[in-house]
This record gives sequence, C-alpha cells and structure tokens, in this order.
Amino acid sequence: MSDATSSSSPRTDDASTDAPNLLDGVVTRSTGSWYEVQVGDRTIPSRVRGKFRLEQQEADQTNPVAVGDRVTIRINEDDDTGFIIDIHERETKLSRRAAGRRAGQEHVIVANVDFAWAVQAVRMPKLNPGFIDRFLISADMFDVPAGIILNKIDLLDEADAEEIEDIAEMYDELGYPVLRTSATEETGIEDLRDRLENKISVVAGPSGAGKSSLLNAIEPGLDVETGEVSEKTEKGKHTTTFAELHPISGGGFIVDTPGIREFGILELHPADLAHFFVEFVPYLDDCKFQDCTHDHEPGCAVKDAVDRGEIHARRYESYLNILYSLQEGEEGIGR
Ligand SMILES: Nc1nc2c(ncn2[C@@H]2O[C@H](COP(=O)(O)OP(=O)(O)OP(=O)(O)O)[C@@H](O)[C@H]2O)c(=O)[nH]1
Ligand SMILES: [Mg+2]
Ligand SMILES: [Zn+2]
Repeated sequence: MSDATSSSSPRTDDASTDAPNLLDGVVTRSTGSWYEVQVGDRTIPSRVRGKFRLEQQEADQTNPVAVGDRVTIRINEDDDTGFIIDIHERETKLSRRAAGRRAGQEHVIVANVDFAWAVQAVRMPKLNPGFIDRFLISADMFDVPAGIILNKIDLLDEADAEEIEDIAEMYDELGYPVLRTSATEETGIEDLRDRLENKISVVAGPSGAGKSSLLNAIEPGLDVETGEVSEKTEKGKHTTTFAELHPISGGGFIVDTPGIREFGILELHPADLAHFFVEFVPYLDDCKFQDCTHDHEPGCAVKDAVDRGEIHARRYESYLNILYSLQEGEEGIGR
C-alpha cells in the first residue's frame, strides 16, 4: 500500500498545482451533471468539460467521471465553482454493465478503489447468491479484492439459518472474507471498521440491504439517509440515488452506492468464465475437450468434481446461470 492512501485525503498527492486557479482534488459525489470535488477541506461543486463527455460516449461509458476519480479543476472565481479539466489516470476501477436505457454500456461505479464489498441482507430483501457471484467475478476482472457482507443477521430465523451459514462457509472456504453484520444491533461493526481502515472501499448491493445503515453504524456522524423495506414486496425504496465517498474517522473512505438488483458483468467471453470461479481452476486442464464449457460435455473434470463434492453444487449452478446469460448476450458488452 502506498503512503498516499494513508493520508487524510484519498490519494491526492498535493492540493495545489503550479498554475494559478488550478487545483487537484478527488470526486466525492457525482449527480451526472455536477460533481463534488474535495480539495483539502473544501468541497467544490464542479462541472465537466464537453471533451470528456465525447470521449466517454466513444468508449461506451455512461459516466465520464466517477466517484473516486482524481481530477484537476479550474476555479471560476466569480462563483467558486470548478471546471474539471483533467482526469488523472485511474489505478483501479469497478464497473458493471449498465441496465435500462444505457443497457450494455460500461457504468464505472467507483475509481481508485482498494476493496469491494458485496452487501446482501440475509432476508428483507431476500439473499441473492447470483449477485454475489457476478460481483466477485467483476471485481476479479478489475483486479479489485472483494468480500461479502451478510447484513441483518438479527432477522435470521431458524428456518433460514442453516442455508445462510452454508453460503457463508462456502465463500469463506473459497478465500473471500465474509462478515456477518447487523447495522441496527451493531453486530460485526468493529470488524468491518477495522477492514475499512486506510483504504478506499465500496459497498454495493440491492436496495434495502442496509448499505447506508452500515455506514451510519461505522460512522454515526455521517448521518446518511436510509429508507424502509416494504413488508409486502421485500424491496427497498432506492433511497441512495448517487454514489458518494465518505471519510471514516479512523482513516480511509467508504463509497456508498445506489441499490442495484443485479450486478451485470462486462465484456467476458463465455469460454473465460470458468477461470473466474477460483475453485474450478485446478480442474480446467483435465476436461476431455479442450473447449469444454463444463455444461453438457462428457468427461468434464469440473462436473466430476461437483459429483465428488469437491465443488459446491450451488456455485456450479450459479456458473451455469451466468454462462447461459453470457451465451445469450444478456451480459457482456456489445453482444
Ligand atoms: N433488522 C435490520 N434492519 C436493518 C439492518 N440494516 C439496515 N436495516 C434497515 O433496512 C432498511 C434499509 O436500509 P438502508 O440502509 O436504507 O438500505 P440501502 O442498502 O442503503 O438501500 P438503498 O439506498 O435504497 O440502496 C432500513 O429500514 C434500515 O433500518 C439490520 O442489520 N437489521
Ligand atoms: Mg442507501
Ligand atoms: Zn469441463
């Protein structure tokens, strides 16, 4: 980890540049047209240059500037707003496939992120293992280490406890950190706080899973808005509408994001999918057919490993689900 990550500002090396009116800062919030840029203790509302919009359209991206981006702004002294004139090279990023109107485009969730947490409630809303697997694959594609937060463990009833524990142990054995938390009862918060220290982390998950509540539990002073989950539909109300980077007093930053139902994977060829299931990798050279998709083919070493209980059936089912959606062009870019 570089020195800059442990400073009080998220990896802006220096708040001032040589030229007058030019400042370096970090984007802490993005609404699509306005960006909040933090320069030292100041937050400067800024706009973005048209050039970046064009570049972004050419690159098939939905957003020219993402939260976490380090930028250079020119200050307009009349109204103290900024104009983003340069976006510094990103060390890392986490992106997903956009849905809806921009379907298929790349949506950059956060730039310069050190760790990504998939947040799922154990219920209300119902846990979605497909989200977790797509999230882990995507983080791996971008070389961002990832883990899983299972929130609302206070709501866990006996009927579900075994299944949830099975899922938690499965990911744990695969080497992903799994945290069991309750934002309302403040369970597991100390552990989470330790893991966020001195780095930039992001939380992503469905609306109502408790992402913003977890932030408030970690850092009560933040007072981030939270919303209810409908008893009837078990869905959240999409309370958080823009990604935002928040400072943590122990050092480090956490990026809260709007709820998303699914985490669409970008640009992945179906043939490459198995490589992102870490526990499949040792078997991949032993399949009878070199181009085995580990679906219907005879002599498949992955399927044999599933039969022997060496690969969890749950993960294999998830693999097939994602494989089919990639083959049908429901995920990936430009297909
Ligand atoms: N019982 C219980 N309720 C929780 C817990 N964490 C959050 N909640 C409740 O779940 C609801 C949704 O919480 P939010 O923090 O707004 O969820 P979010 O993930 O930020 O949702 P969006 O901003 O819509 O994406 C609120 O009513 C919270 O009080 C928890 O650990 N246990
Ligand atoms: Mg929220
Ligand atoms: Zn195979």
